Amino acid sequence: MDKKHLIRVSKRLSRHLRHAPGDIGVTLTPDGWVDVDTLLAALRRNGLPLTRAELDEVVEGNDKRRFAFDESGLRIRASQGHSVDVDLALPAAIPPDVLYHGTVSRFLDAILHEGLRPMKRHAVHLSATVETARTVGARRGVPVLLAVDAGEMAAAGHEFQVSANGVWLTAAVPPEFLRRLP
Ligand code: HQG
Repeated sequence: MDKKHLIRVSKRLSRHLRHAPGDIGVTLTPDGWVDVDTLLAALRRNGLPLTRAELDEVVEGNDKRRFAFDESGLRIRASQGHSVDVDLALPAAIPPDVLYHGTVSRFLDAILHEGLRPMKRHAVHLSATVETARTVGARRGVPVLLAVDAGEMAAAGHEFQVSANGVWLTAAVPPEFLRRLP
């Protein structure tokens, strides 16, 4: 599959596995899974015929490993980023001392005042490296980088989870745990 098509399919999967399963008539389990056969049939009905081998290629070739199969290989879900109501049932994880968040200057006043909020998603997304945070911020403009004192947050009782593809998730980050990086 050429790269352009791979990206196109990946975007469709993101849409249906994170935000709008109903658009193609599928339902996610409470923890976000859908049967691969059901998904492929629904995509086919909606103008995107895809074989299982091609789906494997998209899952494997995805730059951020956004999707994962379950152990049986019969179900698939998005590893993070949902706006629909799912509980991924990820175990609580101990974060590194510092995590990072990339944003843009137009959000900065609000963020430093009220902290990071999940906005349309289920959790605030934090990165383990400055580089990743920069890439996340750059989706919206000139990136502004924030360091999150995750160790202190955890010590204060905030819970963290890490998704299958290495994105750190937490419900919200109060402003006292945020520092702007130069
Ligand atoms: C901002 C992509 C005002 C926040 C990425 C961000 C990531 C606030 C935006 C993943 C705010 C939300 C998530 C507050 C946060 N006031 N603005 N209090 N709190 N914001 O897309 O972190 O390609 O939901 O800074 O790579 O940008 O989809 O979150 O700019 O991993 O796999 O509100 O999405 O991954 O935007 O990105 P998003 P995000 P995928």
